[in-house]
Amino acid sequence: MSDSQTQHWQALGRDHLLPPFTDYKALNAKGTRIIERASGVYLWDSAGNQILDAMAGLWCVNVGYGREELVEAAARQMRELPYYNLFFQTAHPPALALAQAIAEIAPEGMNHVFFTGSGSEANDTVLRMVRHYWAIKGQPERKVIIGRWNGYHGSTVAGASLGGMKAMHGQGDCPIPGIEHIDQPYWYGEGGELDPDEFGVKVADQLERKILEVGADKVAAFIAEPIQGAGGVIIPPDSYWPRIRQIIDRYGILLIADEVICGFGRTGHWFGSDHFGNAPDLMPIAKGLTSGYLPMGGVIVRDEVVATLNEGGEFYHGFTYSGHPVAAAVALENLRILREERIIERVRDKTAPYLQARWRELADHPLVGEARGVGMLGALELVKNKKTRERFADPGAAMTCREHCFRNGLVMRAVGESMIISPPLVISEAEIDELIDKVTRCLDATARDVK
Ligand code: PXG
Repeated sequence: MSDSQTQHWQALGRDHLLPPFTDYKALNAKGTRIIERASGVYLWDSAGNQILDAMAGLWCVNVGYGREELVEAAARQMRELPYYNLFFQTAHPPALALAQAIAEIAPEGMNHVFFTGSGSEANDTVLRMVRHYWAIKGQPERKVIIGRWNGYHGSTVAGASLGGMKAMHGQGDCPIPGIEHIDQPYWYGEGGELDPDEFGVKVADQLERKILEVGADKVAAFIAEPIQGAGGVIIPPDSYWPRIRQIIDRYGILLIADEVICGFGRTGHWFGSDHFGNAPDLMPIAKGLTSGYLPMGGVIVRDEVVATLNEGGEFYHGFTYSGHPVAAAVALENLRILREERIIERVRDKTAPYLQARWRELADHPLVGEARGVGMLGALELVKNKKTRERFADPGAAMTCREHCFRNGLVMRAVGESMIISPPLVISEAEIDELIDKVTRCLDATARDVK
């Protein structure tokens, strides 16, 4: 595509588009990047550059770009039944078959799905469903949901409130009432002198303290991502989840595991909860459910919760696109690809161990204070001083590094002073080598700039 074509698209952006999570003035001064097509793990921009997409879009294109089977599944379903809904005692085959397929892969005892259009809607659903559940059980005062600082659960009012992103809370009066937050299990950034497991127990114990502070009979649920994604690929110490489980059981509150990023193979298991051996009560899902080819989310719900909902009369909640037939058909085909091509097993046994071994080599780089990861997730902590974990002064190193990534044909995400990856699950060992070479080159260039 010519420069003038790129400028044409950029002008349209300036004149008409309000993109998400964007400083509009800053973007307009610079011009947006135009992505035109994609195949496998690669994107092509309007200048013809081939870019290795180490973020799988936004943590979602699990089976990679360009899967014709997904295109065909959508076209077939559009011809057959492009739209119908699940309201008013009707249903359609794609949503029913998908609900069954999800129940098959979900943790034991989680056999029902409430469909939504996105991960944010899934978390809005969770908030309403959990409060409805406790009301049916005769404990309507159990309303409070405890989340975590720097957790991410979406951008609707409920999602932003359940999440712990302070910048988001600062806009639009979030969090709404009835939501509390505790610290995140971010050992590298907040663990101080404690060893990881001591720190894991310490932050998990905040849940108990918060429950007692709020009043044990007022707490409905705890919500957390198995591994925080948008917060910077924060992997809890081994001691964290077992301790959380003990506290959940002690007070009989519900556990909501937000699987929007970890679900559908990201950790080398179907769900992040499988990786940690957790048994949640509700699991919001989205992203990898359709590999991002169409928007779809949902909440997978434990049988005991469903049994209570069955006794509660009408649940006044749902979306026009809940269980959309075309999205459901694409999700079904996506699950078939993941299953039949044994993509998650390959991640678990082969490509994730390879990625993680090569990723940890980056810890030798002078800029890298920690290289961590699980499955097809990774983070690098950029520091000025590895011993003291001192960071570079504002604006830091990560934004510089991200610019070098774009220049070197690589998409990584910068979160604070971390560089993070979440590549398509189908990435090959050769492509992982290319990724590591590019990251090394970008780190070298960043080190030259910030020194
Ligand atoms: N829960 C989690 C754990 C997420 O990561 C959502 C809910 C919301 O999903 P929707 O489909 O409503 O976006 C998410 C989304 C980033 C980034 O920059 C992360 C997400 C979305 C957009 C950007 O890391 N996660």
